[in-house]
Amino acid sequence: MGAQQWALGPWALLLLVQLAGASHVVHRSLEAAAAPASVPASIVSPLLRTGYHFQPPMNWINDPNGPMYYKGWYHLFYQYNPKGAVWGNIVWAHSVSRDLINWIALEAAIKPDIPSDQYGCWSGSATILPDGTPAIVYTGIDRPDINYQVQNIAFPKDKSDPLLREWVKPGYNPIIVPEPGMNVTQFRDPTTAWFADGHWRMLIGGLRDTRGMAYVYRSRDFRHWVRAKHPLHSALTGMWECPDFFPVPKSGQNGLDTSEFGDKVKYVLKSSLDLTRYDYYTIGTYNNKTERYVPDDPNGDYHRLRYDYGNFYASKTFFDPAKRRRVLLGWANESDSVPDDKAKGWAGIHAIPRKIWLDPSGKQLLQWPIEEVEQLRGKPVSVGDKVVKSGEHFEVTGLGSYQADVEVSFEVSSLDKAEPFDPAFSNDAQKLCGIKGADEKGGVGPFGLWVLASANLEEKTAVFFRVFKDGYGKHVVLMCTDPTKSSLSPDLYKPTFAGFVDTDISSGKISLRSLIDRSVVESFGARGKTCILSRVYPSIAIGQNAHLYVFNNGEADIKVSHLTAWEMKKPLMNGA
Ligand code: DQQ
Repeated sequence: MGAQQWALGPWALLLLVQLAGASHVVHRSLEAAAAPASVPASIVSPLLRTGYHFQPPMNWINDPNGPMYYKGWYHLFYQYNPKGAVWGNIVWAHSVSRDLINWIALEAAIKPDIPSDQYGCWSGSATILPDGTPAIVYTGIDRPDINYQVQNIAFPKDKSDPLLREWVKPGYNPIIVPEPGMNVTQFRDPTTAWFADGHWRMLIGGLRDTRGMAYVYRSRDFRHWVRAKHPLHSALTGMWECPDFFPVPKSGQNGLDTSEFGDKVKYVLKSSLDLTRYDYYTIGTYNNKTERYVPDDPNGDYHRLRYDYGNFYASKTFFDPAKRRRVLLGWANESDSVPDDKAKGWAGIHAIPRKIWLDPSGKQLLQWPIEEVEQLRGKPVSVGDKVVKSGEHFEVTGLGSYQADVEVSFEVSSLDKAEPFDPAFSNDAQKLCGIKGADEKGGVGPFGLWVLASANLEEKTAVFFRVFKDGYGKHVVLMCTDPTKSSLSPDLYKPTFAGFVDTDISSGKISLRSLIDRSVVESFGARGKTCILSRVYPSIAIGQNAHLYVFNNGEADIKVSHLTAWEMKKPLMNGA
Protein backbone atom coordinates (compact mmCIF):
# COMPACT_ATOMS: atom_id res chain seq x y z
CA MET A 1 0.00 0.00 0.00
CA GLY A 2 1.30 3.48 -0.80
CA ALA A 3 1.72 6.04 1.94
CA GLN A 4 -1.06 8.21 0.62
CA GLN A 5 -3.42 5.25 0.77
CA TRP A 6 -2.80 4.31 4.36
CA ALA A 7 -2.97 7.91 5.48
CA LEU A 8 -6.46 8.15 4.05
CA GLY A 9 -7.88 4.94 5.46
CA PRO A 10 -10.20 2.40 3.86
CA TRP A 11 -13.37 4.46 3.93
CA ALA A 12 -11.76 7.48 2.30
CA LEU A 13 -10.34 5.13 -0.27
CA LEU A 14 -13.79 3.76 -0.96
CA LEU A 15 -15.09 7.27 -1.40
CA LEU A 16 -12.19 8.13 -3.64
CA VAL A 17 -13.05 5.25 -5.91
CA GLN A 18 -16.73 6.16 -5.93
CA LEU A 19 -16.04 9.78 -6.55
CA ALA A 20 -13.37 9.56 -9.19
CA GLY A 21 -14.23 12.21 -11.69
CA ALA A 22 -17.03 13.78 -9.66
CA SER A 23 -17.02 17.54 -9.43
CA HIS A 24 -19.90 18.32 -7.14
CA VAL A 25 -18.36 20.87 -4.86
CA VAL A 26 -19.82 24.35 -4.71
CA HIS A 27 -18.26 26.74 -2.25
CA ARG A 28 -20.89 28.72 -0.40
CA SER A 29 -20.49 31.88 1.59
CA LEU A 30 -21.08 32.03 5.34
CA GLU A 31 -24.36 33.86 4.76
CA ALA A 32 -25.56 31.30 2.25
CA ALA A 33 -24.63 28.51 4.61
CA ALA A 34 -26.75 30.10 7.29
CA ALA A 35 -29.71 30.42 4.92
CA PRO A 36 -33.20 29.19 5.90
CA ALA A 37 -33.33 25.61 7.06
CA SER A 38 -35.07 24.42 3.92
CA VAL A 39 -32.01 25.22 1.77
CA PRO A 40 -29.40 22.50 2.22
CA ALA A 41 -25.85 23.84 2.52
CA SER A 42 -22.83 22.38 0.82
CA ILE A 43 -20.62 20.39 3.10
CA VAL A 44 -17.84 22.86 2.49
CA SER A 45 -19.81 25.39 4.53
CA PRO A 46 -17.51 27.21 6.96
CA LEU A 47 -20.18 26.53 9.57
CA LEU A 48 -19.06 22.89 9.53
CA ARG A 49 -15.47 23.74 10.46
CA THR A 50 -14.93 22.71 14.06
CA GLY A 51 -14.90 25.42 16.72
CA TYR A 52 -13.02 24.00 19.70
CA HIS A 53 -11.32 20.83 18.47
CA PHE A 54 -7.63 21.16 17.64
CA GLN A 55 -6.78 22.10 14.08
CA PRO A 56 -4.52 24.49 12.19
CA PRO A 57 -6.01 27.31 10.09
CA MET A 58 -5.76 25.23 6.91
CA ASN A 59 -4.41 22.12 5.18
CA TRP A 60 -4.08 18.46 6.07
CA ILE A 61 -3.24 17.14 9.54
CA ASN A 62 -2.89 13.63 10.91
CA ASP A 63 -1.13 12.03 13.90
CA PRO A 64 -0.34 13.92 17.11
CA ASN A 65 3.44 13.73 17.66
CA GLY A 66 5.73 14.22 20.63
CA PRO A 67 3.30 15.84 23.10
CA MET A 68 5.03 17.08 26.25
CA TYR A 69 5.01 19.65 29.03
CA TYR A 70 8.04 21.93 29.18
CA LYS A 71 8.66 24.98 31.37
CA GLY A 72 4.96 25.78 31.84
CA TRP A 73 3.87 25.10 28.25
CA TYR A 74 2.22 22.13 26.60
CA HIS A 75 3.79 21.32 23.24
CA LEU A 76 1.94 19.51 20.51
CA PHE A 77 3.56 18.57 17.22
CA TYR A 78 1.55 16.96 14.48
CA GLN A 79 1.85 15.50 11.00
CA TYR A 80 1.06 18.35 8.61
CA ASN A 81 1.06 19.06 4.90
CA PRO A 82 2.03 22.73 4.48
CA LYS A 83 1.01 22.57 0.82
CA GLY A 84 -2.54 21.23 0.79
CA ALA A 85 -5.54 19.45 2.27
CA VAL A 86 -4.44 15.92 1.36
CA TRP A 87 -1.68 13.80 2.90
CA GLY A 88 1.85 14.60 1.61
CA ASN A 89 4.99 16.75 2.13
CA ILE A 90 4.87 15.78 5.79
CA VAL A 91 6.51 18.01 8.44
CA TRP A 92 6.13 18.28 12.20
CA ALA A 93 3.96 21.37 12.72
CA HIS A 94 4.17 22.82 16.23
CA SER A 95 1.64 24.45 18.55
CA VAL A 96 1.92 25.49 22.19
CA SER A 97 -0.67 25.93 24.91
CA ARG A 98 -1.01 26.74 28.59
CA ASP A 99 -4.08 24.55 29.00
CA LEU A 100 -4.28 22.08 26.07
CA ILE A 101 -7.38 23.95 24.82
CA ASN A 102 -6.15 27.40 23.66
CA TRP A 103 -3.42 26.94 21.06
CA ILE A 104 -0.80 29.18 19.49
CA ALA A 105 0.78 28.03 16.21
CA LEU A 106 4.56 28.30 15.85
CA GLU A 107 6.83 27.60 12.90
CA ALA A 108 7.06 23.92 11.92
CA ALA A 109 9.61 22.30 14.25
CA ILE A 110 10.95 19.45 12.13
CA LYS A 111 11.13 19.65 8.36
CA PRO A 112 12.92 17.51 5.79
CA ASP A 113 16.43 18.99 5.66
CA ILE A 114 18.93 16.20 6.32
CA PRO A 115 19.63 13.18 4.09
CA SER A 116 17.89 10.80 6.49
CA ASP A 117 14.56 12.66 6.48
CA GLN A 118 14.61 14.39 3.12
CA TYR A 119 11.46 12.61 1.85
CA GLY A 120 9.36 13.04 4.98
CA CYS A 121 9.37 13.54 8.75
CA TRP A 122 6.90 10.97 10.01
CA SER A 123 5.56 10.20 13.47
CA GLY A 124 7.52 9.93 16.69
CA SER A 125 7.67 10.89 20.34
CA ALA A 126 9.36 13.10 22.89
CA THR A 127 11.29 11.96 25.96
CA ILE A 128 12.44 14.34 28.70
CA LEU A 129 15.99 13.29 29.63
CA PRO A 130 17.15 13.34 33.28
CA ASP A 131 18.79 16.78 32.91
CA GLY A 132 15.49 18.19 31.63
CA THR A 133 16.41 18.18 27.93
CA PRO A 134 13.61 17.09 25.61
CA ALA A 135 14.65 14.68 22.87
CA ILE A 136 12.46 13.96 19.86
CA VAL A 137 12.88 10.68 18.01
CA TYR A 138 10.96 10.40 14.75
CA THR A 139 10.82 8.40 11.55
CA GLY A 140 12.57 9.80 8.50
CA ILE A 141 12.09 8.73 4.90
CA ASP A 142 15.41 8.79 3.13
CA ARG A 143 14.72 7.43 -0.35
CA PRO A 144 12.63 8.82 -3.15
CA ASP A 145 11.55 5.50 -4.66
CA ILE A 146 10.31 3.57 -1.61
CA ASN A 147 9.28 4.63 1.87
CA TYR A 148 12.53 3.35 3.40
CA GLN A 149 12.24 4.14 7.10
CA VAL A 150 14.96 5.16 9.56
CA GLN A 151 14.79 6.81 12.97
CA ASN A 152 16.26 10.26 13.67
CA ILE A 153 16.80 12.37 16.76
CA ALA A 154 16.43 16.13 17.32
CA PHE A 155 17.11 18.43 20.29
CA PRO A 156 16.07 22.01 21.07
CA LYS A 157 18.54 24.62 19.87
CA ASP A 158 17.93 26.71 22.97
CA LYS A 159 16.78 24.87 26.08
CA SER A 160 16.07 28.16 27.85
CA ASP A 161 13.29 28.94 25.34
CA PRO A 162 10.09 27.60 26.91
CA LEU A 163 8.48 27.61 23.46
CA LEU A 164 11.23 25.39 22.01
CA ARG A 165 10.98 27.19 18.70
CA GLU A 166 14.05 25.73 17.02
CA TRP A 167 15.21 22.13 16.78
CA VAL A 168 18.56 20.80 15.65
CA LYS A 169 19.38 17.40 14.25
CA PRO A 170 22.83 16.12 15.25
CA GLY A 171 25.17 15.01 12.47
CA TYR A 172 25.14 11.43 13.75
CA ASN A 173 21.60 10.85 12.38
CA PRO A 174 20.03 8.46 11.63
CA ILE A 175 20.28 6.74 15.00
CA ILE A 176 18.47 3.53 13.98
CA VAL A 177 18.24 1.88 10.57
CA PRO A 178 16.43 -1.34 9.70
CA GLU A 179 18.57 -4.48 9.79
CA PRO A 180 18.93 -6.78 6.78
CA GLY A 181 15.83 -8.92 6.46
CA MET A 182 13.56 -6.40 8.14
CA ASN A 183 10.58 -4.91 6.35
CA VAL A 184 12.12 -1.51 5.60
CA THR A 185 8.86 0.15 4.59
CA GLN A 186 7.08 -0.92 7.79
CA PHE A 187 9.44 0.25 10.52
CA ARG A 188 8.37 3.45 12.17
CA ASP A 189 6.84 5.62 14.90
CA PRO A 190 9.21 5.39 17.91
CA THR A 191 7.60 5.70 21.35
CA THR A 192 8.58 7.82 24.32
CA ALA A 193 11.56 6.03 25.91
CA TRP A 194 11.67 4.67 29.45
CA PHE A 195 14.65 4.05 31.68
CA ALA A 196 15.33 0.97 33.80
CA ASP A 197 18.38 -0.97 34.90
CA GLY A 198 20.86 1.44 33.37
CA HIS A 199 19.21 1.37 29.94
CA TRP A 200 16.81 3.43 27.91
CA ARG A 201 14.26 1.50 25.93
CA MET A 202 11.83 2.50 23.24
CA LEU A 203 9.51 0.72 20.87
CA ILE A 204 9.34 0.93 17.10
CA GLY A 205 6.31 -0.36 15.23
CA GLY A 206 6.91 -2.94 12.53
CA LEU A 207 5.71 -5.84 10.46
CA ARG A 208 7.24 -9.28 9.98
CA ASP A 209 5.32 -11.20 7.33
CA THR A 210 1.78 -10.53 8.54
CA ARG A 211 2.75 -10.15 12.21
CA GLY A 212 2.50 -6.70 13.81
CA MET A 213 5.55 -6.03 16.01
CA ALA A 214 6.63 -3.72 18.79
CA TYR A 215 10.42 -3.90 18.42
CA VAL A 216 12.40 -2.93 21.53
CA TYR A 217 15.55 -0.84 21.15
CA ARG A 218 17.96 -0.28 24.07
CA SER A 219 20.55 2.41 24.70
CA ARG A 220 22.79 3.60 27.50
CA ASP A 221 23.41 7.08 26.10
CA PHE A 222 20.28 7.80 24.02
CA ARG A 223 22.47 7.89 20.94
CA HIS A 224 23.59 4.32 20.25
CA TRP A 225 20.64 1.95 20.07
CA VAL A 226 20.62 -1.84 19.82
CA ARG A 227 17.59 -4.00 19.14
CA ALA A 228 16.60 -6.41 21.90
CA LYS A 229 16.38 -10.03 20.77
CA HIS A 230 12.63 -10.30 21.24
CA PRO A 231 9.96 -7.76 20.41
CA LEU A 232 8.03 -6.52 23.43
CA HIS A 233 4.98 -8.10 21.90
CA SER A 234 3.57 -9.11 18.52
CA ALA A 235 0.37 -10.50 17.02
CA LEU A 236 -1.03 -11.68 13.70
CA THR A 237 -2.74 -8.43 12.94
CA GLY A 238 -0.81 -6.68 10.18
CA MET A 239 1.36 -3.61 10.73
CA TRP A 240 1.47 -1.87 14.14
CA GLU A 241 1.69 1.88 13.63
CA CYS A 242 2.28 4.38 16.40
CA PRO A 243 2.81 1.96 19.31
CA ASP A 244 2.42 3.48 22.77
CA PHE A 245 3.52 1.87 26.05
CA PHE A 246 3.04 3.33 29.50
CA PRO A 247 2.44 2.50 33.15
CA VAL A 248 -0.83 3.20 34.98
CA PRO A 249 -1.36 2.95 38.74
CA LYS A 250 -3.49 -0.01 39.81
CA SER A 251 -5.72 2.39 41.69
CA GLY A 252 -6.54 6.06 41.50
CA GLN A 253 -6.71 8.48 38.61
CA ASN A 254 -3.17 9.85 38.64
CA GLY A 255 -0.83 9.31 35.75
CA LEU A 256 2.75 8.12 35.96
CA ASP A 257 5.96 9.07 34.24
CA THR A 258 6.83 6.51 31.56
CA SER A 259 9.86 5.32 33.59
CA GLU A 260 7.93 4.43 36.77
CA PHE A 261 7.75 0.78 37.81
CA GLY A 262 6.74 -1.36 40.76
CA ASP A 263 4.06 -3.58 42.24
CA LYS A 264 1.43 -0.89 42.19
CA VAL A 265 1.59 -0.48 38.46
CA LYS A 266 0.04 -2.09 35.37
CA TYR A 267 1.09 -1.44 31.76
CA VAL A 268 -0.82 -0.48 28.68
CA LEU A 269 0.35 -1.37 25.17
CA LYS A 270 -1.49 0.32 22.31
CA SER A 271 -1.06 -0.27 18.62
CA SER A 272 -2.70 1.49 15.72
CA LEU A 273 -3.71 -1.22 13.31
CA ASP A 274 -3.02 -0.16 9.76
CA LEU A 275 -5.46 -2.77 8.45
CA THR A 276 -8.51 -1.53 10.34
CA ARG A 277 -7.39 2.05 11.13
CA TYR A 278 -8.41 1.69 14.78
CA ASP A 279 -6.39 1.99 18.01
CA TYR A 280 -6.41 -1.16 20.15
CA TYR A 281 -4.87 -1.69 23.56
CA THR A 282 -4.22 -4.40 26.09
CA ILE A 283 -3.46 -4.12 29.81
CA GLY A 284 -0.81 -6.36 31.27
CA THR A 285 2.43 -6.83 33.16
CA TYR A 286 5.91 -5.86 32.05
CA ASN A 287 9.19 -7.32 33.23
CA ASN A 288 12.09 -5.02 32.40
CA LYS A 289 14.65 -7.79 32.97
CA THR A 290 13.19 -10.22 30.45
CA GLU A 291 11.87 -7.32 28.37
CA ARG A 292 8.53 -9.11 28.04
CA TYR A 293 5.03 -7.77 28.24
CA VAL A 294 2.18 -10.19 28.93
CA PRO A 295 -1.42 -9.03 28.47
CA ASP A 296 -3.75 -10.04 31.32
CA ASP A 297 -6.48 -11.16 28.97
CA PRO A 298 -5.26 -14.19 27.02
CA ASN A 299 -7.65 -13.15 24.25
CA GLY A 300 -6.43 -9.56 24.43
CA ASP A 301 -4.37 -10.04 21.32
CA TYR A 302 -7.57 -10.49 19.40
CA HIS A 303 -8.02 -6.83 20.10
CA ARG A 304 -11.09 -6.51 22.21
CA LEU A 305 -10.39 -3.09 23.66
CA ARG A 306 -10.32 0.16 21.76
CA TYR A 307 -9.73 3.66 23.04
CA ASP A 308 -12.56 4.80 20.87
CA TYR A 309 -15.06 2.82 18.81
CA GLY A 310 -15.39 5.58 16.21
CA ASN A 311 -13.08 7.69 14.09
CA PHE A 312 -9.92 7.99 16.23
CA TYR A 313 -6.46 6.86 15.15
CA ALA A 314 -2.68 7.13 15.59
CA SER A 315 -3.13 8.34 19.15
CA LYS A 316 -0.41 9.09 21.65
CA THR A 317 -0.34 9.66 25.41
CA PHE A 318 2.00 11.73 27.54
CA PHE A 319 2.53 12.22 31.25
CA ASP A 320 1.56 15.71 32.36
CA PRO A 321 3.68 16.46 35.43
CA ALA A 322 1.78 19.70 36.11
CA LYS A 323 -1.43 17.82 36.89
CA ARG A 324 0.03 14.37 37.48
CA ARG A 325 -2.21 12.82 34.84
CA ARG A 326 -1.80 10.85 31.65
CA VAL A 327 -3.36 12.57 28.66
CA LEU A 328 -4.47 10.89 25.43
CA LEU A 329 -4.48 12.70 22.08
CA GLY A 330 -5.84 11.22 18.86
CA TRP A 331 -6.47 12.10 15.23
CA ALA A 332 -9.92 12.04 13.60
CA ASN A 333 -9.87 12.03 9.83
CA GLU A 334 -12.64 13.54 7.71
CA SER A 335 -15.36 11.25 6.40
CA ASP A 336 -16.26 13.40 3.43
CA SER A 337 -14.62 13.13 0.01
CA VAL A 338 -11.14 14.21 -1.05
CA PRO A 339 -12.58 16.75 -3.53
CA ASP A 340 -14.57 18.21 -0.63
CA ASP A 341 -11.44 18.43 1.52
CA LYS A 342 -9.62 20.23 -1.25
CA ALA A 343 -12.54 22.63 -1.63
CA LYS A 344 -12.67 23.23 2.14
CA GLY A 345 -8.91 23.71 2.22
CA TRP A 346 -8.55 21.64 5.38
CA ALA A 347 -8.78 18.05 6.59
CA GLY A 348 -8.30 16.37 9.96
CA ILE A 349 -8.76 17.37 13.57
CA HIS A 350 -7.65 16.07 16.93
CA ALA A 351 -10.01 14.79 19.61
CA ILE A 352 -10.38 16.82 22.79
CA PRO A 353 -7.45 15.70 25.00
CA ARG A 354 -8.62 12.98 27.39
CA LYS A 355 -7.37 12.11 30.83
CA ILE A 356 -7.00 8.33 31.07
CA TRP A 357 -6.65 6.00 34.02
CA LEU A 358 -7.31 2.37 34.97
CA ASP A 359 -10.88 1.32 35.73
CA PRO A 360 -11.15 -0.13 39.27
CA SER A 361 -11.92 -3.53 37.64
CA GLY A 362 -8.40 -3.42 36.14
CA LYS A 363 -9.90 -4.64 32.88
CA GLN A 364 -10.04 -1.44 30.88
CA LEU A 365 -9.11 2.24 30.88
CA LEU A 366 -11.46 5.09 31.65
CA GLN A 367 -11.31 8.31 29.66
CA TRP A 368 -12.69 11.77 30.30
CA PRO A 369 -12.25 15.10 28.51
CA ILE A 370 -9.60 17.11 30.37
CA GLU A 371 -11.19 19.49 32.87
CA GLU A 372 -9.77 22.53 31.04
CA VAL A 373 -12.37 22.15 28.27
CA GLU A 374 -15.01 23.21 30.80
CA GLN A 375 -13.70 26.80 30.69
CA LEU A 376 -15.38 27.04 27.28
CA ARG A 377 -18.82 26.35 28.71
CA GLY A 378 -21.35 29.19 28.48
CA LYS A 379 -24.55 29.50 30.50
CA PRO A 380 -25.92 26.07 31.49
CA VAL A 381 -29.34 24.86 30.37
CA SER A 382 -30.74 22.16 32.66
CA VAL A 383 -33.53 19.62 32.60
CA GLY A 384 -34.34 17.38 35.55
CA ASP A 385 -36.64 14.48 36.38
CA LYS A 386 -38.26 14.27 32.99
CA VAL A 387 -39.88 11.02 31.86
CA VAL A 388 -39.60 10.15 28.16
CA LYS A 389 -42.24 7.59 27.33
CA SER A 390 -41.91 4.91 24.71
CA GLY A 391 -41.64 6.45 21.24
CA GLU A 392 -41.41 10.04 22.55
CA HIS A 393 -38.80 12.75 22.38
CA PHE A 394 -38.29 16.30 23.64
CA GLU A 395 -36.14 19.20 22.57
CA VAL A 396 -33.50 20.89 24.74
CA THR A 397 -33.66 24.58 23.90
CA GLY A 398 -31.90 27.74 25.05
CA LEU A 399 -28.43 27.16 23.57
CA GLY A 400 -26.69 26.97 20.23
CA SER A 401 -26.32 23.21 20.25
CA TYR A 402 -24.11 23.15 17.12
CA GLN A 403 -21.14 23.77 19.46
CA ALA A 404 -22.01 22.30 22.85
CA ASP A 405 -21.17 20.04 25.75
CA VAL A 406 -24.07 17.89 26.98
CA GLU A 407 -24.07 15.73 30.08
CA VAL A 408 -27.08 13.53 30.80
CA SER A 409 -27.98 10.89 33.39
CA PHE A 410 -30.66 8.40 32.37
CA GLU A 411 -32.70 6.02 34.48
CA VAL A 412 -34.51 3.11 32.88
CA SER A 413 -37.92 2.39 34.46
CA SER A 414 -37.52 -1.38 34.13
CA LEU A 415 -35.08 -3.75 32.50
CA ASP A 416 -37.72 -6.47 32.04
CA LYS A 417 -38.22 -5.65 28.39
CA ALA A 418 -34.54 -6.03 27.45
CA GLU A 419 -34.23 -7.89 24.14
CA PRO A 420 -32.43 -11.26 24.09
CA PHE A 421 -28.76 -10.93 23.19
CA ASP A 422 -27.51 -12.98 20.27
CA PRO A 423 -24.01 -14.19 21.25
CA ALA A 424 -23.05 -14.16 17.57
CA PHE A 425 -22.52 -10.42 18.06
CA SER A 426 -20.31 -10.75 21.16
CA ASN A 427 -17.33 -9.43 19.25
CA ASP A 428 -19.15 -7.23 16.81
CA ALA A 429 -20.94 -4.33 18.45
CA GLN A 430 -20.68 -2.35 15.24
CA LYS A 431 -22.54 -4.95 13.20
CA LEU A 432 -25.25 -5.22 15.86
CA CYS A 433 -25.69 -1.48 15.86
CA GLY A 434 -25.73 -1.41 12.07
CA ILE A 435 -28.66 -3.84 12.14
CA LYS A 436 -30.44 -2.32 15.11
CA GLY A 437 -29.94 1.39 14.47
CA ALA A 438 -31.54 4.28 16.32
CA ASP A 439 -34.85 4.01 14.46
CA GLU A 440 -35.33 0.28 15.08
CA LYS A 441 -37.72 -0.01 18.02
CA GLY A 442 -36.37 -2.00 20.95
CA GLY A 443 -37.30 -3.13 24.45
CA VAL A 444 -34.93 -1.10 26.62
CA GLY A 445 -33.67 1.55 24.23
CA PRO A 446 -32.61 2.79 21.84
CA PHE A 447 -32.64 5.90 24.02
CA GLY A 448 -30.24 8.82 24.00
CA LEU A 449 -29.59 12.07 22.15
CA TRP A 450 -30.32 13.28 18.67
CA VAL A 451 -27.65 15.88 18.03
CA LEU A 452 -27.09 18.20 15.06
CA ALA A 453 -30.75 17.55 14.21
CA SER A 454 -32.90 19.60 11.84
CA ALA A 455 -36.19 21.01 13.16
CA ASN A 456 -38.20 18.46 11.19
CA LEU A 457 -35.81 15.63 12.21
CA GLU A 458 -35.02 14.88 8.61
CA GLU A 459 -31.36 15.15 9.63
CA LYS A 460 -30.05 13.86 12.94
CA THR A 461 -27.14 11.97 14.46
CA ALA A 462 -28.23 9.57 17.18
CA VAL A 463 -25.99 8.77 20.16
CA PHE A 464 -27.69 6.12 22.23
CA PHE A 465 -27.81 3.01 24.38
CA ARG A 466 -29.67 -0.24 23.86
CA VAL A 467 -29.87 -2.91 26.56
CA PHE A 468 -30.03 -6.67 25.93
CA LYS A 469 -30.17 -9.70 28.23
CA ASP A 470 -27.91 -12.66 27.60
CA GLY A 471 -28.66 -16.37 28.18
CA TYR A 472 -27.27 -16.14 31.74
CA GLY A 473 -29.56 -13.30 32.81
CA LYS A 474 -26.82 -10.69 32.51
CA HIS A 475 -27.54 -7.35 30.85
CA VAL A 476 -25.46 -6.33 27.85
CA VAL A 477 -25.29 -2.61 27.14
CA LEU A 478 -24.58 -1.40 23.63
CA MET A 479 -23.56 2.20 22.90
CA CYS A 480 -23.90 3.49 19.33
CA THR A 481 -23.54 6.54 17.18
CA ASP A 482 -25.85 6.33 14.18
CA PRO A 483 -25.09 9.00 11.57
CA THR A 484 -27.01 7.33 8.73
CA LYS A 485 -29.50 10.25 8.78
CA SER A 486 -26.92 12.92 9.66
CA SER A 487 -26.91 14.64 6.30
CA LEU A 488 -28.73 15.03 3.02
CA SER A 489 -25.38 15.63 1.30
CA PRO A 490 -24.29 12.82 -0.99
CA ASP A 491 -20.86 11.18 -1.02
CA LEU A 492 -20.32 10.95 2.70
CA TYR A 493 -19.04 7.96 4.61
CA LYS A 494 -21.65 7.43 7.36
CA PRO A 495 -20.87 4.28 9.30
CA THR A 496 -22.67 3.42 12.51
CA PHE A 497 -20.05 3.07 15.24
CA ALA A 498 -20.59 1.04 18.40
CA GLY A 499 -19.00 -0.53 21.44
CA PHE A 500 -20.26 -2.55 24.38
CA VAL A 501 -20.27 -0.79 27.75
CA ASP A 502 -18.93 -2.90 30.59
CA THR A 503 -21.21 -1.42 33.23
CA ASP A 504 -23.64 -2.80 35.79
CA ILE A 505 -26.98 -1.39 34.71
CA SER A 506 -29.03 -3.29 37.31
CA SER A 507 -29.83 0.04 39.02
CA GLY A 508 -31.20 1.23 35.65
CA LYS A 509 -28.78 4.18 35.65
CA ILE A 510 -26.38 5.16 32.89
CA SER A 511 -24.79 8.45 31.81
CA LEU A 512 -23.75 9.99 28.52
CA ARG A 513 -21.66 13.01 27.62
CA SER A 514 -21.40 14.40 24.09
CA LEU A 515 -19.04 17.09 22.87
CA ILE A 516 -20.75 18.46 19.78
CA ASP A 517 -18.67 20.63 17.50
CA ARG A 518 -20.28 21.38 14.12
CA SER A 519 -18.84 18.34 12.29
CA VAL A 520 -17.72 16.32 15.31
CA VAL A 521 -19.72 14.32 17.83
CA GLU A 522 -17.42 12.95 20.53
CA SER A 523 -19.28 10.88 23.11
CA PHE A 524 -18.42 9.23 26.44
CA GLY A 525 -20.72 6.50 27.78
CA ALA A 526 -20.99 5.50 31.46
CA ARG A 527 -18.42 8.09 32.63
CA GLY A 528 -15.79 7.21 30.05
CA LYS A 529 -16.12 3.43 29.79
CA THR A 530 -16.91 3.52 26.07
CA CYS A 531 -16.08 6.41 23.75
CA ILE A 532 -17.17 7.10 20.18
CA LEU A 533 -16.05 9.96 17.95
CA SER A 534 -17.89 10.53 14.67
CA ARG A 535 -17.49 13.07 11.90
CA VAL A 536 -20.80 14.23 10.44
CA TYR A 537 -21.66 16.95 7.94
CA PRO A 538 -25.28 18.07 8.21
CA SER A 539 -26.66 20.02 5.27
CA ILE A 540 -29.60 21.64 7.12
CA ALA A 541 -28.83 21.19 10.82
CA ILE A 542 -25.90 23.57 10.83
CA GLY A 543 -25.25 26.70 12.87
CA GLN A 544 -28.39 28.02 14.50
CA ASN A 545 -30.44 25.47 12.54
CA ALA A 546 -29.04 22.62 14.64
CA HIS A 547 -31.30 21.24 17.36
CA LEU A 548 -30.78 18.90 20.30
CA TYR A 549 -33.29 16.27 21.44
CA VAL A 550 -33.61 13.43 23.91
CA PHE A 551 -35.37 10.42 22.38
CA ASN A 552 -36.64 7.04 23.46
CA ASN A 553 -37.43 4.40 20.85
CA GLY A 554 -37.68 1.55 23.36
CA GLU A 555 -40.79 0.05 24.96
CA ALA A 556 -39.63 0.85 28.49
CA ASP A 557 -40.01 4.44 29.69
CA ILE A 558 -36.82 6.22 30.61
CA LYS A 559 -36.22 9.17 32.87
CA VAL A 560 -33.74 11.97 32.35
CA SER A 561 -32.64 12.44 35.96
CA HIS A 562 -30.40 15.38 35.04
CA LEU A 563 -29.34 16.95 31.80
CA THR A 564 -27.08 19.97 31.54
CA ALA A 565 -26.04 21.44 28.23
CA TRP A 566 -23.66 24.29 27.59
CA GLU A 567 -22.98 26.18 24.41
CA MET A 568 -19.19 26.13 23.97
CA LYS A 569 -17.06 29.19 23.25
CA LYS A 570 -14.30 29.14 20.70
CA PRO A 571 -10.82 29.02 22.21
CA LEU A 572 -7.67 30.44 20.60
CA MET A 573 -7.13 27.97 17.81
CA ASN A 574 -3.81 28.51 16.11
CA GLY A 575 -4.84 31.92 14.84
CA ALA A 576 -7.81 30.64 12.81
N1 DQQ B 1 1.12 8.40 9.94
C1 DQQ B 1 2.53 8.74 9.83
C2 DQQ B 1 3.26 7.45 10.04
C3 DQQ B 1 2.29 6.66 10.85
C4 DQQ B 1 0.98 7.01 10.23
C5 DQQ B 1 2.80 9.40 8.49
C6 DQQ B 1 -0.20 6.71 11.09
O1 DQQ B 1 4.49 7.66 10.70
O2 DQQ B 1 2.57 5.27 10.82
O3 DQQ B 1 2.09 10.59 8.34
O4 DQQ B 1 -1.32 7.48 10.75
